[in-house]
Amino acid sequence: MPETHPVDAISQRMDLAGIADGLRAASSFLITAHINPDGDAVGSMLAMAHFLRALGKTDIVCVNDDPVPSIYAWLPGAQDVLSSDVKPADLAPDAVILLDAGKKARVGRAAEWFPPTAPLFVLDHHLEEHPDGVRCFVDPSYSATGEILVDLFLTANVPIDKAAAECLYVAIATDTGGFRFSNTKPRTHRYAALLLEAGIDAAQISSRVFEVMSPEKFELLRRVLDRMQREADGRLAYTYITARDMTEVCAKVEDLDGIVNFARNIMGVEVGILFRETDPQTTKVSIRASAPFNAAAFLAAYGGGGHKAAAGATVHAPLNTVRADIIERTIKLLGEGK
Ligand SMILES: [Mn+2]
Repeated sequence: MPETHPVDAISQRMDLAGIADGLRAASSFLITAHINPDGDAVGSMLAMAHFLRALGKTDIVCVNDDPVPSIYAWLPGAQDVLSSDVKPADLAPDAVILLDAGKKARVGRAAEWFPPTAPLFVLDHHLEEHPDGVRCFVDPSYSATGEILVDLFLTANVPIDKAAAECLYVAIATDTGGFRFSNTKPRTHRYAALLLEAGIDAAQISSRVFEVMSPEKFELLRRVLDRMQREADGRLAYTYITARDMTEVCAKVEDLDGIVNFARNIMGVEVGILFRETDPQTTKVSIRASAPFNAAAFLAAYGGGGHKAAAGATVHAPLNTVRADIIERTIKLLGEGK
């Protein structure tokens, strides 16, 4: 038995040395992350594959329900991420690694690839009291799962080469909004410095990830900005996207990333909202807010969740109905100073 370092035997939490020991003891690996993978999910999956290869492991498969978004397709190893549609016949990992999510339910159909006998490792920075793994490192003090992985490389004394550093940098930079969000801590910058020392081109990465947009996203943005409405003396801004918009401009779900921020970024706005019709009876709501408005608490009434500053919900009602209701309630709350 490899030596492990359990921190909490009941929830099977362990420190990163324990995680590293567990990974060293296995020989074949399945790596996955949540559906609709973002930069942290993609970067962390690929960085984990680099980490395992540095340990001398060769039998490594990355899988996700959804394709790698095109802005991350240039990352080293991105072309090897399998779609969960077709499971390789000979797949028999003796360890499964779930990144940037704590629950199997977050990985969709890829969970059908998990052999029941293989231990599940979870490395995540979302608050989750009861992660599904048998070997878990879950710590919301980290800005990104990628920041946890930098710690894993350091703990295991594995050098971070340029390819791994590119994946880790994308993971951390995207989850911190380019080191601008409040989850950016001194450690975040210290680790970013280590990644720069590995020889990455941070300016080029930032351009690819934050600046370049697909022509489809640009066309979507053109419509969204044209429809932006401001209410409550400019403290609320909202806009919407219909299912027809998505079809007409040939947009993908990944093209929606960050669009809600344009509402939030108008000077004086405390609550920015994007409504998106996914079908005639379903509306997705994204809110970006500043205190004291609590976006997660507000959307909890609609079955949604997230953080105080950023939250989302899927509401089973038509766009016009959902929009009217939420705008009315938001204006009322802003009037009450909440
Ligand atoms: Mn993350």
